[in-house]
Amino acid sequence: LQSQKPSRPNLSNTIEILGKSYLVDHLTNATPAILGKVGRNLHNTPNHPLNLIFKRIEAFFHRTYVKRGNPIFSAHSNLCPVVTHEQNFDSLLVPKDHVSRSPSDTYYVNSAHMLRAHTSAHQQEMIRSGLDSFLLVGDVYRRDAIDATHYPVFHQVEGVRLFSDFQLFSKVSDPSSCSLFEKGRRGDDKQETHTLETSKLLEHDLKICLENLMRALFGQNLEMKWVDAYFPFTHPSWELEIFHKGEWIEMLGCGIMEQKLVDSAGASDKAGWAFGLGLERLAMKLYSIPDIRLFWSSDSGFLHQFKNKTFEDEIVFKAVSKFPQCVNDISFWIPEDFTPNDFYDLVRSVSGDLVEQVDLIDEFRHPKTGRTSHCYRIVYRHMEKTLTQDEVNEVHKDIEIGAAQQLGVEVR
Ligand code: FA5
Ligand code: MG
Repeated sequence: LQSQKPSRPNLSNTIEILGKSYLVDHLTNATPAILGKVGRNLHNTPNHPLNLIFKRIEAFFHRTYVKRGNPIFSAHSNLCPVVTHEQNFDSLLVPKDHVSRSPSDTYYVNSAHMLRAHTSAHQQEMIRSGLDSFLLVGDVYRRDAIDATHYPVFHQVEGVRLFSDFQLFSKVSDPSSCSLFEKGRRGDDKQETHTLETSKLLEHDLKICLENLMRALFGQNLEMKWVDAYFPFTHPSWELEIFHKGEWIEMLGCGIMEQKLVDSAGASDKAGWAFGLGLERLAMKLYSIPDIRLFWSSDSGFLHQFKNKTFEDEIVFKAVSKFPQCVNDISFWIPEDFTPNDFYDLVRSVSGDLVEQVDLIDEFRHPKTGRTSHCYRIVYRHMEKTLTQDEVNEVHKDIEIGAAQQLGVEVR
């Protein structure tokens, strides 16, 4: 077993996603468990909390940004989550060796396609289609840890606003003295092609917009702070954190769009800003939802609480779900090319949503054989009932067998 290469879960040489066929190749690592989530469309499901919160966000933009009685921002919610590597990475100037491209972080469909890892993947095509101001919401996929706030699928809202010089400088006393672009130097506060006034006015417009959005969602007295950040597709860049129940939580990333990206999308006479925010994080705070798995629950106890609610209603979630935990550890020798995310995916495939958390609690190298051993603690908890020890043992055994067969580990 020890020398066996990880086998791919797909036996046929194509996989079907949303009615389209994709060839399986050496990069394919999207598991059946993950592919089973594609098309669930939670964000378009009436009365689902993710739909309610997107409607709140949309309503804020519609009432705040109006031109001659019409909303400036259009909203899009049906873009296909299968995108090209080009859309997800290259169009956004993500370097070829950037960590986010690693198969241990990303779900690849094959050498051309992948499950989008962020909604920014659509920025370029949306601008190219002629849009200057838009929101888009969708499911995004990342290979990641397992705990109450991480799930391999979550939802983002992307926002983009582009300005012509006329629009950006409309409130300046002498607009003719200002220009969007210059041949200058890149610094902490601006890109080489932007004038300082362009960068500063865009920053101001962006930050006011997002601060007001957060206040519209969480109340006027919300405590917030801006933190400098880095993204390959914006400069300068920031993250917005809000203070909620005693801790600071990152809600979104944003920045001034790299002009190269805007130019390549065919809008070289404009400059603009973009942001991407996590819907689950907002919804968990807004509705006091304790566990990210609940968004995927088909249990009426969860969904019932949002039934007949509109996006304007205050909702406090009544936690129905704190059934007792069962804890089991698993130890095994790992093969050369093993990453913990391989194991997390396997656990999800085998256990569905029965596992609340997995932690790597011990790692050591055998001094003689040079082999490495990992020990993981698996916390089992059902959202809707108490699990028996027998049920847990059965799933735990399946995880052991699956890990040995599919990942080539040797259980100790
Ligand atoms: C991005 O995804 C960038 N595309 C955001 C962006 C857009 C920046 C446009 C600049 C311009 P990041 O990986 O930080 O960045 O994710 C953005 C937000 O998604 C986070 O602030 C958080 O709210 C949410 N998020 C990220 N990872 C997770 C996760 N594992 N679970 C739940 N929410 C997450
Ligand atoms: Mg971030």
